[in-house]
Amino acid sequence: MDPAAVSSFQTHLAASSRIVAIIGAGLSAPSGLSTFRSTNGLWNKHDVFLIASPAGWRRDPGLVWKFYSGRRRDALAAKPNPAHFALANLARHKQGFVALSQNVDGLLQRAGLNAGTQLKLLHGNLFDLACAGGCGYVEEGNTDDPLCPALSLSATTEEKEKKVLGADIAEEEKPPRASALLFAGIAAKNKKILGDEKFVPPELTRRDAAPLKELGEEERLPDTIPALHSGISKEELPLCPGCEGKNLLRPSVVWFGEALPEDVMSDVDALFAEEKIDLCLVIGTSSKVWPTAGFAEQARNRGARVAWVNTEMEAVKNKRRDDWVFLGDAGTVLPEILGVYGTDKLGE
Ligand code: BJW
Repeated sequence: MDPAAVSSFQTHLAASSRIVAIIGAGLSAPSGLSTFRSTNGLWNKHDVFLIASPAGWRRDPGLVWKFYSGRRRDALAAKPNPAHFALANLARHKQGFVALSQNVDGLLQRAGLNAGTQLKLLHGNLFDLACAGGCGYVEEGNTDDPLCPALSLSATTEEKEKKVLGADIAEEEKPPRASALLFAGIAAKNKKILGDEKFVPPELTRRDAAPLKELGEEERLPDTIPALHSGISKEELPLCPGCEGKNLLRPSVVWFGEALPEDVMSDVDALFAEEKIDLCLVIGTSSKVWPTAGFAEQARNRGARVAWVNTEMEAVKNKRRDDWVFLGDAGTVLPEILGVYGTDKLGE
């Protein structure tokens, strides 16, 4: 890393009180958890849109639960890495720090960040369960493994999962991801937030853009693909105690096309509406998923300078001359650039 860049960053950090960190899967990569879009990421191994989506849930909730059982197991076995701890220390030293995290793995909380005040969970939490029928029941912090016998490790070996999750299905046979109308509506909203010049429309694939309404339910997730069946019946899955078992419980995470949690979004809106922001850290995210992809720009609009921490330059979007770009593994780079603020020693 360029020592001059680290030094100018640290001078700005010392003078900053309002600090926003925008966080993605790369933060947990040094803990051994897969990212979504990198080589060997979750997106490559499984077609997650077939599984972790409202359409996937409607078709085969057992398959969705198998995928999330594996993710829960991996997250429980993983440990927070030095970058998680550095952020927790930063939050202790800087009262005005807030992390906006897309991660659902619980590692920032385990490193000591307080979910609610210091940490806003944009995409939910693997260990919270919610009624899939919308009765409002939520169970927080459930770390049971397996959640039920059908989801035990022996029932979901890696080889079986690979086959079941449909990793080998040809691109043209895969169902569309979301309605073109939804994409267009959301894109228009993001364009309004960012302005014409800064908004770069995401590249949509054929499946992103395929209109759902032209296809019947069966065609969306075809029965002709035998590999897409979990073989788990609804009766074998966790039932919602809130509505006396009328509905299933689902992982309380946010799938494409679903709204982010209302309370979290109103905190985020307040943050970008009222506060002056001194510094924005964008850590380990491809910045491809909205609305989070627009947050760095919203922080700039409140006066923030932006620092990027990522292994890939491709993830740095709309770079300005006075941005800092620190390329490398977050587990090494973040503790180094945060310096004393990333340790538990300052002021003691
Ligand atoms: C390292 C590293 C190391 C690796 N060190 N770095 C505008 C246009 C078109 C479509 C849309 C639009 N706006 C919104 C949409 C629709 C959609 C969207 O964004 N689609 C895009 C694909 C185009 N967004 C939504 O649908 C969102 N909802 C919404 O907008 O609702 C509106 C609405 C309002 C009212 C009613 C109804 C609706 C919801 C998005 C939900 C995303 N969900 C997921 C799954 C969560 C559950 C789960 O975990 O299973 O969230 S998808 C997945 O992507 C997951 C992640 O949190 C998210 C972001 O991924 P992330 O973290 O950036 O990971 P990667 O893998 O992409 O990147 C890792 C990065 O780390 C890389 O850059 C690496 O280089 C780096 N790295 N190792 C440092 N060691």
